[in-house]
Amino acid sequence: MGDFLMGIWSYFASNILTQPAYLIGFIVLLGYVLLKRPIHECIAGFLKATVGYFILTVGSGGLVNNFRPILVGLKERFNLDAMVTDPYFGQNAVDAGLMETFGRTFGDVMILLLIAFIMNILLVRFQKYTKLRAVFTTGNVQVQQAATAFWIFLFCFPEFGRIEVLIAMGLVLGCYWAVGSNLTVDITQDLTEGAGFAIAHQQMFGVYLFAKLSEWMKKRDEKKGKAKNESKKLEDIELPGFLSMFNENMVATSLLMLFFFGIILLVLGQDYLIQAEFMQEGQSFLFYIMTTSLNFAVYLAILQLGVRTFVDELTQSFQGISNTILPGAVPGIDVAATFGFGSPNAVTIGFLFGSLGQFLMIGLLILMKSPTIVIAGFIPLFFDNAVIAVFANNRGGVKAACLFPFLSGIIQVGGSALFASWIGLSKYGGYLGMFDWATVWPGFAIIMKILGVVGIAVVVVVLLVIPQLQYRKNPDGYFLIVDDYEAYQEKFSK
Ligand code: ASC
Repeated sequence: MGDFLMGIWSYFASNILTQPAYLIGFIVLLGYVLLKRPIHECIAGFLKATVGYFILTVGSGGLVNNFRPILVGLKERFNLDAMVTDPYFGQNAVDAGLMETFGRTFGDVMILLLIAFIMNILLVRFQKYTKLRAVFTTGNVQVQQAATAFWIFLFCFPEFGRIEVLIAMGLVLGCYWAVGSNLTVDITQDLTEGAGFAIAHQQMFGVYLFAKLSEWMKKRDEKKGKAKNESKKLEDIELPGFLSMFNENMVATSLLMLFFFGIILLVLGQDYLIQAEFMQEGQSFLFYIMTTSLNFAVYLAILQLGVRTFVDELTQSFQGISNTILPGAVPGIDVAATFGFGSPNAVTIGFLFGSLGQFLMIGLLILMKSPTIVIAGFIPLFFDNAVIAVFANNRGGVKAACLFPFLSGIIQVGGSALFASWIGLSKYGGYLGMFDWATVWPGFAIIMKILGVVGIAVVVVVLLVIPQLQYRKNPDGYFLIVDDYEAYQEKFSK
């Protein structure tokens, strides 16, 4: 019996829960069924949501697969003994080091996901007390986070057996998912004008922090009586004359990437690129650089098409769920979904300024003869800093959209290098590297390392207090913003 149930669970976990396209598809299907829509609409909704999400994955996967090897190439080209900050490299590093370091293997990922997923749903179901509104659905990143968290827990509690680790992790990860995603509800509703989703990814605390700092910066500038110009958003800028070509997103992205990847590819050099089989012998270097760089704009456009395809379905159908089984809830989804909103140029600006910050910090690590040198992985570089810029631009304007990804880049590299060295993960070649995992999780680890088991309770309590504080700030609007965004706006827009 136990085996049978476990079989069903692992089937569900490996085919649906960790495959967000199907999870979102089935959520849409369930939503429409609960809304009692005709069957053909339910099926159509399921298909559009799943296909849309797959399109998003083609876009984000294309970006990752095209540009990750180029950045990692820097490591090989210069024979650096460096750690790559990338969630997949991080997961591999955990796999590679677990046995040697802790004498363990991690086969319980699926059970952990079950515990944490159920906990997330319960936390939202008992919203009256917990004030939590978002369910984390991005399974692919949950697996990466589970692997890294497993390492962190073993580092803090080497004496823990299998069950203790599972329970402690289920608790802390479940709370991190629910609380982090909930943090992004209001700002995402504002960005998307009520699309009805939150972010469920790896920089939720970072996004919230920088969104608030952007608001603060804008208010401060306005108080100082600075011209409105200072807090102008990217989309409001009309560049004159020759520069007006940057007004169009696709052109701006292409030009900026041509510059950015042009430099990197030139640094790598034609010989290396041929030897590493990026290029073929006899291929034009110039056109190779062009094609590679322009592909950035191609995948970005695909990604945005995917977002447009599924978000509408999700918005409508989720009402079926939030009217019945999970009142006041929104789904937390992949961060890339926010790239379909706000200024499309913010995505590019965030990537570039994040890179500037990361490269600066990497330079400092080398100068300071740090034992751990970092190679900037594409995923933290792009997805973290792009989303920070999208929100910073939306809430604070251009200045915020440049400054905060830059700061984030510095913090990502510095935090990851310090933390991964401390917990002994850096020598296995990779670390997750996303913003929260370079800041918030090291914080958790310090608390747990110092306070021991009590530290677990402290972390959980600290996390659970956060939504209470959010609620206190605006009790009347807190649930209204997800239940009825238009009514919320009418009531609270100044
Ligand atoms: C991650 C990760 C990915 C990307 C993707 C962005 O952290 O593991 O595959 O970001 O989720 O769309």
